[in-house]
Amino acid sequence: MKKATFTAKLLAATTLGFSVFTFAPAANATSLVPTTEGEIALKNNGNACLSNAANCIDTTSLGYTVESFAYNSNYKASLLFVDDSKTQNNYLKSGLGITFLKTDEGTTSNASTQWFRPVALDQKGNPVENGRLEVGMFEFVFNKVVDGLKLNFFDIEDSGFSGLLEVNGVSATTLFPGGVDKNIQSLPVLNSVKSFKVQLGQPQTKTFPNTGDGVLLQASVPEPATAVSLGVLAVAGMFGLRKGKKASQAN
Ligand SMILES: [Ca+2]
Ligand SMILES: [Ca+2]
Ligand SMILES: [Ca+2]
Repeated sequence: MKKATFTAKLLAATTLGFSVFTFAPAANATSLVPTTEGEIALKNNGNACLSNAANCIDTTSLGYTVESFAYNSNYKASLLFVDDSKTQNNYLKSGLGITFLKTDEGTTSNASTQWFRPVALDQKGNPVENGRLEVGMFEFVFNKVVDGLKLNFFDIEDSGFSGLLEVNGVSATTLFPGGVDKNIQSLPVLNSVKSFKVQLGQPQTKTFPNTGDGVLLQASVPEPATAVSLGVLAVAGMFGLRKGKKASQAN
């Protein structure tokens, strides 16, 4: 009986190990959005932060870098922050305030979720609308080719300018239609991605002629590393059990 129980346990462990290994990549995702709020150090800014954010986030260790581009001749390349609407944040750039409110005038994500949040800069490089015009064009470059990349766009309310522009430096324009307030629109997962370029929002749109349409971004990839380590743990546990048994038999 004891032996049968052990075999059953072993089978259960094996099944668990392989099911975790097989299904986890599809079920789990690793967000590429840093979990700490702060400014992203952008390549075009010399990998430095231009505000006084306490957290200047170097994304290199996360496996990617970000470059910001001017999307319109009336604006300079935007800054990029990580924001969670749970907290209000006050930053300064060139002595001018960037204030992220808990409830933004137009673009309020759910609390306790982190998003990439653009901050539009005018021609002088000053934050527009106290940093609350969430518009920008960004290219993310990975340090290796990634599969299963998922992009979520938050709060696209005007059509024809927010979405994907390029993948691996090649035009792959996929722009979303406008949706209701707080909508989230996603692209089908992208594979073999070394880099991707997105456009988030636009100033002075049809729906928002005095401000613009602010848009936030989330990016995630499947989590094969963790899935593998979980599988390995299960297998290691199995071997541990066997070793233990052999040892006890030897004694
Ligand atoms: Ca915040
Ligand atoms: Ca909105
Ligand atoms: Ca919007």
